Amino acid sequence: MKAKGVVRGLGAAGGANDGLPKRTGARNSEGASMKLVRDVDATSYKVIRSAADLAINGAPPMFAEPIHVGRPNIGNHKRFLQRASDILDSGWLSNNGPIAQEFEQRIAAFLGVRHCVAMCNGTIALEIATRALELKGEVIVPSYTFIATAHALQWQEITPIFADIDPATHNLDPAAVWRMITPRTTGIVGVHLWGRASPVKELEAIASEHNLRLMFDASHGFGCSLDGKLLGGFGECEVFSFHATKFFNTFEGGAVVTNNDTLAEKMRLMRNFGFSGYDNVIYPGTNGKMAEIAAAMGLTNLEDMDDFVATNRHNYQCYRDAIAVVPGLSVLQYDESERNNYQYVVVEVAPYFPVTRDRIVEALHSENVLARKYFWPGCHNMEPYRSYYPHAGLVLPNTNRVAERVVVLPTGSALSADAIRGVASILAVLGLGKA
Ligand code: T4K
Repeated sequence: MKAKGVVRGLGAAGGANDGLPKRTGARNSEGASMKLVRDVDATSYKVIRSAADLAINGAPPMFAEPIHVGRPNIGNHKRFLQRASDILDSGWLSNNGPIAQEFEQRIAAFLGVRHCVAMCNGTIALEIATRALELKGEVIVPSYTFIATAHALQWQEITPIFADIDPATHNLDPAAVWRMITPRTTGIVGVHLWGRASPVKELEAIASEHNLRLMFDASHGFGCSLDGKLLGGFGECEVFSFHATKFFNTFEGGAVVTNNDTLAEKMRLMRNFGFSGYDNVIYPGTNGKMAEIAAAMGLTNLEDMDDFVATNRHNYQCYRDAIAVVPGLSVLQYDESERNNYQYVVVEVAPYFPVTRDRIVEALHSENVLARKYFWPGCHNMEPYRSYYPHAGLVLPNTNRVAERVVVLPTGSALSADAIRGVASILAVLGLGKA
């Protein structure tokens, strides 16, 4: 990909040694490239010396084509295509086929849980899990999450009650959860935001004291651990999204994992319309089945997951180092004593940064850097919740503050260290306050 404009990014462009292992593009033992997208050309960035060099002020963009948050991690093409061909030959495409069953077994073994119930996406997986747990009335969730966490409840006429987050972790604040409990509360859905674990022990204590059911939306947390144990085995069940943009994808897909045999069996029936045998329906079910082709993608990606982590970690470290010199911006830390997937590069903008978060995003988009404002403005500021609870924000001060300050930056195998330094150079000039 050729970038327009003058060449070179800020400082160390042109392949300077960044002290990190050089990526030559993720390749596996069969030598096939794992990349779907072309490299962002590492040598072709404009130099940004002042605000006048920014695209938002009329200069050409740094990148000729958009760079994205959520570019898919894709494993070995050859092995995936072989699996796809086998599926076509077999004539078995869905309905708990052999590839989906193998996928479930591999995921359960990897996570160290008894059951993986694979689904067509994370939202349906959340809906089935909450239904199987017989949640009703009110369920406490963070507002600072993707809208699907709340919608999965609302879709079943369960009222999501938004509790505030801890600004240091971006996850539920246990004290706030405790304050939102009413006689109608039946459960808590914690979210491991950005793959960083929720306060599991504290939420377990609250759930047990108030006789509530506890589950987790682990959509961001595949391959991440808490106290050395992979996310997936906490609460009564945990839900993963395997959407294309997630660290680990099956095109579209998701799963509920659990150590509870009865719950797993119930969810297996619910994802297949509630059928128990040919002519007998025993639950209100839906169609939540994972297709064979999705499971084939999952098996392939599972084999290449270590490469995805290495790429993400490298990118994360490049961003962290490059942004460390920009006052007023901080890159969200991952606990290096745990396993992380580093899928999200989350930058927080301090109130004293000279330009607003929205102006930063505007400037980045002009450079073809499609940064995102996840998860602004918070679920409580989206419909139908905004109309239902117009004053919810009063008890969500941290949610409001964090949602106004976060920018999520592109990552993935298409980005070189120089491209990342190029993005950082845009931020650095914005930090000079003349944009
Ligand atoms: N709970 C949580 C906490 C979640 O974050 C999510 C999903 C769910 C539950 C529900 O799980 P699913 O039902 O989705 O399995 C994206 C994803 O659609 C969504 O899955 C994800 N969270 C959320 C955080 O992000 P958008 O609308 O913000 O992303 P979108 O479609 O604009 O894609 C992001 C970027 O990725 C784009 O710039 C383009 C790029 N992209 C996207 C796709 C699909 C690609 O390069 N290739 C692709 O194939 O929601």
